[in-house]
Amino acid sequence: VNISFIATDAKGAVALLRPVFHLCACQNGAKCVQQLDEIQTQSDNRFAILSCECRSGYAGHYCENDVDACQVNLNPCYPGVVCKDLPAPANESGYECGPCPSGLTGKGDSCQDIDECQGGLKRCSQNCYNTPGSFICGCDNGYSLQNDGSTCQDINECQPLADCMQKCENTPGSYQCSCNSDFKVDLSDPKKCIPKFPCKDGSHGCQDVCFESNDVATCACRMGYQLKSDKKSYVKDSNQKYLALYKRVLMWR
Ligand SMILES: [Ca+2]
Ligand SMILES: [Ca+2]
Repeated sequence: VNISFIATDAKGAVALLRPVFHLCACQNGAKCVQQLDEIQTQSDNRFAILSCECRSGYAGHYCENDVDACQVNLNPCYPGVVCKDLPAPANESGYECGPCPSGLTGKGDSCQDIDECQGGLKRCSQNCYNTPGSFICGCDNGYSLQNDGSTCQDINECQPLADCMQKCENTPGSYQCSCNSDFKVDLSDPKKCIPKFPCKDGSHGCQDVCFESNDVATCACRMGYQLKSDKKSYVKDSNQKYLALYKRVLMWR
């Protein structure tokens, strides 16, 4: 397209006018700006598309795009936190970060671990270990962590049978071995029992221990076993569970 205005007067003088058309293609209320170097008055192209001066929050050659502040800032929120671009006129700084992931605190652009083990909240019945984004509970020796993940319960070491030779008493966090009336605790090994009065003359055929009570030699066996009808040899007690329940009152004679 070539538009020219030619004026001629009566004496034959001619004047030529070739106007330049400035085209404004800006969008979203942008202002068209005239840049002199773009106006090609000397060239044959008489159509110039004007530059755009975008309103706040818009970008693009013709201001056709709403600025995505999340993209411009390369997702400025904490990893895993949703970034929400704010509509124009919010510009490059117009974004909002969602809440921090659970276990973390902050404004969403930066999140810090919450130390659940600090402060007044006692989340673990015994020991608390802080971890990034969470925490875990632990128990002292002799306790086991329950399914709720926070409560510690005493382990009943006497059930099933502990390594006590005779009696076993469960205690909070531990257990204690003790002995039947004709026995005393072996000082070299508190789990063992030795007769207060060992049999003087040989073992009297006892398979395990021989002790004297009222000057009578008697055989005994350790917890979890019972004497057979010969009162000398022993057999594994078939009713251990029952015995454990009733503090293992063993029949010795
Ligand atoms: Ca934590
Ligand atoms: Ca215990």
